Amino acid sequence: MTEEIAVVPGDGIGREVTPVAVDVLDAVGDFEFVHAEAGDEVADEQGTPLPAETREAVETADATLFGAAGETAADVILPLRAAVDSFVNVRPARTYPGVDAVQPETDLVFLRENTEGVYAGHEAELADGVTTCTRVVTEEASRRLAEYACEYAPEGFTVAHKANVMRVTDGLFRETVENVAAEHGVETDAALMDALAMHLVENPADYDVVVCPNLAGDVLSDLAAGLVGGLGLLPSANIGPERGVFEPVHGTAPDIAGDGVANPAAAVLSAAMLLEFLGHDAAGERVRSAVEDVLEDGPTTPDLGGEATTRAVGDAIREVVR
Ligand code: GGG
Repeated sequence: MTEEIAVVPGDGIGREVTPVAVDVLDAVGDFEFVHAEAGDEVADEQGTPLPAETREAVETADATLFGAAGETAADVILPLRAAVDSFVNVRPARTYPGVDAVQPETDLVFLRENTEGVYAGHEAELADGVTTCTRVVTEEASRRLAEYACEYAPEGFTVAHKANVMRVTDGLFRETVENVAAEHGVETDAALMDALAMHLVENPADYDVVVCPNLAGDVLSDLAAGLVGGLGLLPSANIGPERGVFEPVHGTAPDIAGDGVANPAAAVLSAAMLLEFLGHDAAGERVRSAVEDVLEDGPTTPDLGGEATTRAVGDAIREVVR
């Protein structure tokens, strides 16, 4: 049966890199693409950044390819993840032959809690000049993430936390993740997230899989992007029990949006993760390997020192994948 993929390019460079990822998917499989809108532009046109038909498309498709959202990120990305009941955001950050990296030994995967922390949306203005944000950490969400981490990394993982300061919330996060790992006989080491940031910069090869609260995962994965050659290289997978939303880690990049020179690698690598999620492991591997070949031999976009356009890099990837 033909699988259905919802395609939500969003805003900025999301509109440039997502079509490239769609073309690559089209070259390796038989998919029905359902195009839907979300983000700043559609908010201006329709009064909502996430029209009901977009949410429905994501809820019913086998998987979703998402680009990026700008000002409306909180009203787009978080509901899209919720639409597939995504409890973990998988963010691999690794180096590639031919790409200059600050730390060439980097090969990390961040497993980011995807529903709560300070991204739970409980912000308030108490009085003029006084605002609050309620940080939510539940045993249930921490347990769900930990169960996934044990399956993903049975050889062990690092638990990032700040439980020496946020004793109650990160105390619960750390304790729950460690307890679940112990139940599964999986080894863990705990790391204070601030010190971890420094150690990742200095010695990324000391780490492999890092399980993080929501905001820490967002920040640490961008830090890792800086180690491997930039945000143009980091894909991600928002995994739910039955469905997933696959998106590059980068945002809308307003500084280059519209120029046609955004690096499509992160979006295409997100498509490779989508393929693997749907069980098309060989196709996923073909796509990843094609991206690796093109990163090594060119053409490359300006973020990697080249002069190629998004489309030219996409065409080269599609040539190799065929
Ligand atoms: N493609 C990801 C994107 O649009 N990122 C912008 C952003 O603000 N992301 C926040 C998040 O990943 O939670």
